[in-house]
Amino acid sequence: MPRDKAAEQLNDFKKSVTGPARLTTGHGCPLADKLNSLTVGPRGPILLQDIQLLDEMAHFDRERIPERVVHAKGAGAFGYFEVTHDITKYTKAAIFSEIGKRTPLAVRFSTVGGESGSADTARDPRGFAVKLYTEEGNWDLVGNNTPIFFIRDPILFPSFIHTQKRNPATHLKDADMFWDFISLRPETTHQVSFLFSDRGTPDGYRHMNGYGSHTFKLVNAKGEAVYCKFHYKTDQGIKNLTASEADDLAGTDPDYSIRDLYNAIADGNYPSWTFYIQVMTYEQAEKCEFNPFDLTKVWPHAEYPLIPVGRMVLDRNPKNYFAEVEQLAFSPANLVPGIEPSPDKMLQGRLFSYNDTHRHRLGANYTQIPVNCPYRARAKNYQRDGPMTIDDNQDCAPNYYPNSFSGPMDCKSYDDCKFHVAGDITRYNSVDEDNFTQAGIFYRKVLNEAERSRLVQNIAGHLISAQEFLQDRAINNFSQACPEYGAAIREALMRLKSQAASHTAGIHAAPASSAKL
Ligand code: HDE
Repeated sequence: MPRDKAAEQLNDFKKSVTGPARLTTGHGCPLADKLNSLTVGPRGPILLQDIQLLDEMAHFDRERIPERVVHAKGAGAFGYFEVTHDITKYTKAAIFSEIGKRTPLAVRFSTVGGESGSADTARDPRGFAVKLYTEEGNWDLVGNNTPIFFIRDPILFPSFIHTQKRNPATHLKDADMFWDFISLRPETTHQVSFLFSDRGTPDGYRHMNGYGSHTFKLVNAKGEAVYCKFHYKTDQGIKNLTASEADDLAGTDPDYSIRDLYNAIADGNYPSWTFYIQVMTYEQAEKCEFNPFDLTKVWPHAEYPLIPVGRMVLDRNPKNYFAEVEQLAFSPANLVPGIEPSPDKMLQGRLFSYNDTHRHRLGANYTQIPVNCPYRARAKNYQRDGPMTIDDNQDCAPNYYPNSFSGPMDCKSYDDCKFHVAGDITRYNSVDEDNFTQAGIFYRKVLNEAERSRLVQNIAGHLISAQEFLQDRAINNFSQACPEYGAAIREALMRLKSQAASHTAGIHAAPASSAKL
């Protein structure tokens, strides 16, 4: 059987070196014997003097860092962004300064809910995180393969994620938890419809689009601002797995997407995406019939057309997964001059969360890890010391500001774009902000008949594991998006129930829950 590039990795390494290097301890001392511990006589005991054994064990004991609380399973790659169209009238961001300009980048694709050993083909949104190493600092666009999200207020995120993970008592995925939250928060209806459509099981990571999802702000050299959204459209074409293909692959090749990406790049079949923006002026935002900062909504392309900007190409696999992918730390707060946040509450919540999790997961000096380091800009500031300071710690430069000794200076031309906000401060209830119009359009207009039918089957196939009152509440929400949508789910559910009843009559009852999310 022919072996793919991923399977050939060890042979490729062997060919790339002239022979084995000299083996050493962690502090570089050459070693004579890597196979036998130091013992008193052939049967032991072992000596505390076996520094080599202790060094090996102590390091092994510390091999794992916390996995990402969400998006734990993923694949990474490297490449470049190339500008193909001029958008300097919208933004002064250095990355877009001229056509033909290339900026190096790192990408990590991921599933969301599963642990780092979970199956790549699970029904789940896919993370689509891009770190661009620009000369004015790293710009991270930490998006998903969907243009929207389940909720619109970050305060709900930890609870929402808990419902996608394991029941605290049984340590099992729990359809009641899932549908309870989803049906109590009807703003999830739009994204849940995406999730259970064919797009919920993309065929690997190369055949899906990426979206910045949030509304951002672009600012040009004159200080003029517009709102914008970012889109990556796959040049490989959209390809999804059917629900049963995805289920089969979860058993036969749980690392399907990692393998697919690695082999494509190793074979020189470099995947690429075309990058677009959508633009909305401040005046349009004020008149917009929906809240343009609501992450559960798309901006219709007819009104806010896609403007081409450039393309992203992935042409290098990681040389070491842990160093270059597990330690990759993305943050929506990593913005560059010319790209700023909008008032989107979800984005504002994320501006805090990511760097916070990196300090926990990787340590206070995570930006010194080569893959996170803004190496084309060089960080110059007054932060010093802390665990794992592995660079020159900004040498002999002054460590306080202001100073009279030529320490790094701020520069007013990099000021954020000024904007005005006013309003009464309170906890505004956002549960009912046009939750269904776009979900209805998605069902009726975006999907064709076959796609609608698969969506309905997929929802019914999962909803059947939840309690009846949750089924009713969920169907009520889908019905509000479109009465036929709700009715079709109800019908599919009844069919499944009667099939299950006739199947189990006389045979052992099937387990009540086979939730796969
Ligand atoms: Fe994330 N998210 N998220 N998220 N997210 C994380 O950061 C969070 C959200 C996304 O490959 C965490 O480093 C909050 C939307 C991706 O390393 C964490 C909220 C979108 C990745 C976190 C959201 C995303 C993450 C976990 C609601 C798409 C993986 C580990 C306010 C637009 C990046 C980590 C990678 C990862 C928090 C919602 C995308 C905990 C609080 C919306 C692609 O910080």
